Amino acid sequence: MSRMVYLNGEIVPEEMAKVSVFDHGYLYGDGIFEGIRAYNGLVFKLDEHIKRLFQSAKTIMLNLDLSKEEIKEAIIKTVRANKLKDAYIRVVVSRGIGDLGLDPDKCKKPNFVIIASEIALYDQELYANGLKVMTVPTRRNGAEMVNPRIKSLNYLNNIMARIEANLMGVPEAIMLNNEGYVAECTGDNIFIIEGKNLITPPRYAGLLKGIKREVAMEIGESLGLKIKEELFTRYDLYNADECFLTGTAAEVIPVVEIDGRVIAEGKPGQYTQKIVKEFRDYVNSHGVPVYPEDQEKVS
Ligand code: PXG
Repeated sequence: MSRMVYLNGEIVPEEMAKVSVFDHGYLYGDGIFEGIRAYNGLVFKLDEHIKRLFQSAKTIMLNLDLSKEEIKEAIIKTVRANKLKDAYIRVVVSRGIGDLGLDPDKCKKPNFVIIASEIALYDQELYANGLKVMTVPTRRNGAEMVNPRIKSLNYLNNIMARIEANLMGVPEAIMLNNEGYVAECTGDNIFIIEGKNLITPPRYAGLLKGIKREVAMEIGESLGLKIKEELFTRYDLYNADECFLTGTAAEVIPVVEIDGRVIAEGKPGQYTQKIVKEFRDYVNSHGVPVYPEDQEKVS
């Protein structure tokens, strides 16, 4: 069965879900997106993702034409149309069709797309044993440039870093900001643990304020860790007791080696293991039900 895609108010087979080559999303990367997960029939943190979509839209002055409630309904409808319980949901809003110049005022109507698909997960072995990652030469663009808090369709900064990670044979790259402080990864936020402190870079370091980042902080606090949003360097990475990443695709994943330096014992740390486990329990009991029978799972 072909996937069913939401395109400007209609659900159509993926073969028919097409946008013009004159769309400024295609010509200039002018647009925004969200990556959302559904677990076990529950769409995780849907309101938070929609809020972030509106914040991205407001910042780039893109008129979404739909209310938060309408977007929520469209997302649920798209997951149902694909009969999915576990899904990766991609919401994409591009500036729409314009002429060949930059001017977004020439684009009269945004293109609104929702894709709900099965998820490609990291290998389970990596959750048990942890990732080896590297810092890369490409710097994360600063908050005073195109702010990384905008989840924009222009991901070239992160793609350059991902190319460097591929060249080094690692699955994810740690990006520093222009001052050399750790910012985030290409599609994940980063945390270190020092003693009883759970530390992640502050948003002014230049990063996407990840929704799983917030969840990890909440779980960390419930485990008795002190949460700190602080700048730190590669030195702090190498000498951390524990390290992990959070993101839509990765969820919570341990890191055991950075730039050839083994982190602590080279195994996922005890707090990290607890956070990985608690995160899994959390996602299976929180969210917006896609189907009526999933309502009872919500705690
Ligand atoms: N930082 C960046 C730059 C991201 O793109 C995150 C952090 C984590 O945010 P959430 O809200 O998911 O906790 C993201 C989002 C992929 C992929 O294929 C990952 C993201 C976006 C697009 C693709 O790995 N992660």
